[in-house]
Amino acid sequence: MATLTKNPNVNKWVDEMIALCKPDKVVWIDGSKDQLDGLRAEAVSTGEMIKLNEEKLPGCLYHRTLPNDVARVEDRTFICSRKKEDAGPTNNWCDPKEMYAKLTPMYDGVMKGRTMYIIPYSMGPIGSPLAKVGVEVTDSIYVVLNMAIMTRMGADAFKNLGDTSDDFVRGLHSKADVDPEKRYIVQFPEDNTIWSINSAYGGNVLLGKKCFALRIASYQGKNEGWMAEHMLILGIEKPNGEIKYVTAAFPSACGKTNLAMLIPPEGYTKRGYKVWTVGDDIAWLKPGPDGRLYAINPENGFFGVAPGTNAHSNYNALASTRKNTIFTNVAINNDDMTVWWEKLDNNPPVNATEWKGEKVNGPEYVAAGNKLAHPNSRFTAPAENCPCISPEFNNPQGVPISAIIFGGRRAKTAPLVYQSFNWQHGTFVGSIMASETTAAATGAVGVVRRDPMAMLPFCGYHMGDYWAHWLEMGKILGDKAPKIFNVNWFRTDENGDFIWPGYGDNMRVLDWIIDRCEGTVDAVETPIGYEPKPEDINVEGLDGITTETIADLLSVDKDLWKEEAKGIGEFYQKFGDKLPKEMAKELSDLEARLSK
Ligand code: OXD
Ligand code: MN
Repeated sequence: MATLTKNPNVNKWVDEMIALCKPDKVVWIDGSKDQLDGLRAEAVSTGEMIKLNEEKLPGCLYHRTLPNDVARVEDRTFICSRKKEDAGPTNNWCDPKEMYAKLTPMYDGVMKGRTMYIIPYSMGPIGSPLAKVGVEVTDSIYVVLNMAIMTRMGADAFKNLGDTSDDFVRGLHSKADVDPEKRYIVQFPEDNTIWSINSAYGGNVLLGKKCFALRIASYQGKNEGWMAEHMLILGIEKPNGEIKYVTAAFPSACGKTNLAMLIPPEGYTKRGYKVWTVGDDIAWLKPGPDGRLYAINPENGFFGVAPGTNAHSNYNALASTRKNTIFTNVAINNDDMTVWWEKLDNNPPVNATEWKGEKVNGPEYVAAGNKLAHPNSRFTAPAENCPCISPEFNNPQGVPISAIIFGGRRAKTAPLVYQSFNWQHGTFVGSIMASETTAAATGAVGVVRRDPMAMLPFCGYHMGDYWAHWLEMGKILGDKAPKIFNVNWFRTDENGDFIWPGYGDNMRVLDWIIDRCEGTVDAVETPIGYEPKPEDINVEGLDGITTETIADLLSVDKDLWKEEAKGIGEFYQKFGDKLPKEMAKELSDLEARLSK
């Protein structure tokens, strides 16, 4: 089949990949409806995908991955920069020559008897100065159909690249034998290249997402003066119609998608407040012509965790999944070919197929302590389905960012919200992000896992250099820099129950943050940063939460924070002389303020 571009760099690389993988057939993905309909029909006919109820879930498909292949594999993910020190202490590293030599024989002939699909795609709106082009070759129709939702996929993507540029990310994926012992997710940042093999799980194989838009892009951003961050982007529309945009970074499983799509409490909606979603997972940020920081969401869809998503926790996400969505590893209700997952509602289907494919009686199966859907089961939903998708979603210039919010899951330490003293201190606040493990995961409960800027598994270079880049960006932005905040929705009481209601009520905290950005509310200085006066958090209409509760949620326990500072010091030691001296100073300043 003829190539879709005259670009010789693309064509040469594709020829090399064909020569290596030796597919029986090669298909260039032009993105046309006919082509995609054909692939859907083929995937359904081979059993790779299952068609769901056309009336209740029009255009929706179901897919199941192998039980050994249901999540990202951090221990098999590599950053292969030429020098080990450029990958840093938080990444697995291997010499690129060695890694190519190890993987090349695994790809040799791997697509014999299979079709190779060549997928051109754009991360970011086509025509955006912030967008970037990738080409993924894969032997999986599932990958093609997911990329069709998650990216701007097809021949148009080459428009941004032009006929001569070499600036595209080369992604090679083969599911091979889906052998977990031979599974590798490898980034070669200096070669603009990603090689993924022996997996078919989204996070490992939709190469535009974590591999490109975070690992490779963070490295590109450092070299080109922009930032690729693990952040949602949302707009808050005020009663006067003005919209303020914020980004927020949280470790995986802290509710990013929920915050990105929140529905404000009634008191706010009645007054005319509204939240608009620009992105739920990744932000690319670059200073605009006016010197402010602008953000685009490089993605075109949501690859969200299904369990826990329901009409209360995230009405908008659920609504996004009602058509043209791919469900992976959830349960099927065989009576009407719809889908189910834990906490969707209280009625597991009686005639169910659980995520591994076994037919079971849902209520009995759940009562026996089993899960019908895998805890990391997913929906891949088009952004355009989202009822609150921002009118600026496709704006090639992006949206101007007023505030950057960090957060984690902390039972006692971090208060509900605080503001950093300035950008440098804000960079420090991001670098000390951490979450405590919950009972939901195996292992000890309450163990602190440091996850700077929620980028621990996603930073494509040395984390010390990454913080230096943050500091550099702050200098470039100067007084136009967004204000930086930290939030914690997860403080618990003496019974271990969450104090703050979360979900839509997080709007009350966003409200304070926006007021701070506009300079319309003052704050209290504490050793860790600026905090709201308790009465400045609006508790109107909240059940059981008073201004005293807020005061409690804002309390800073100096002894706990001294412990925290010790933990940060230990963590920082990992980074050796790559730790920017500004960060070390921020830590010692914090210690000094705590001892006062
Ligand atoms: C994700 C993650 O899938 O962060 O977005 O793990
Ligand atoms: Mn994520």
